[in-house]
Amino acid sequence: MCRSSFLRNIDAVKRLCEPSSFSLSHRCARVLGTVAAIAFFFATDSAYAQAKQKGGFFLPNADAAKIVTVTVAGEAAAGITVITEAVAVKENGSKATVNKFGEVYAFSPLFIAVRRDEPTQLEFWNLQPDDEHDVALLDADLKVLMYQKLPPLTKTSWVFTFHREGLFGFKCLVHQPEMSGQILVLPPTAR
Ligand SMILES: [Cu+2]
Repeated sequence: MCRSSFLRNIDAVKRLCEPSSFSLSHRCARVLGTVAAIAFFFATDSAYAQAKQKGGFFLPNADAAKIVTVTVAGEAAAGITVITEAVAVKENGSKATVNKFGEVYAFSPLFIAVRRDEPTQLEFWNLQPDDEHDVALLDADLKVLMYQKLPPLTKTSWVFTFHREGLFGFKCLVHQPEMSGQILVLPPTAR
């Protein structure tokens, strides 16, 4: 959950206060990294707040549909399957790893390239029998454009048509910060 990533960030801040033999530049890099991690936490927290404000799960509204159209079915020019990978979980992960990091999941692939105005089907497979995942799509300003659940042992797909080029984020808000990816929207194919 969000809370665990927050606690991890607090741990990182505490460690910075401990005596260390690291060089000043190394410590500065760690401070900057921690500040970035805390900013990330609040960005994720903001995504949660936006989802909650909108009453849970939703597809793009009229404003967001100017950036991306999402439908549950339809013709697609390209298709990509995204699986939920259990990287280190209590059932089969290293106990030391799970104790240190908590259960760790990842989207695979976590980087996707699509073309603007080209309908692309993304099919999410939640491979875990007992873990809820979800997916939030965020624009460059971290505004949540859509937020949907990915139930256990279920394939869930949508056809995305991006109308703007650039970089978009997608995240499972249950497992942050590690379960995150990016979608790069490229110009349309030259014809
Ligand atoms: Cu998840």
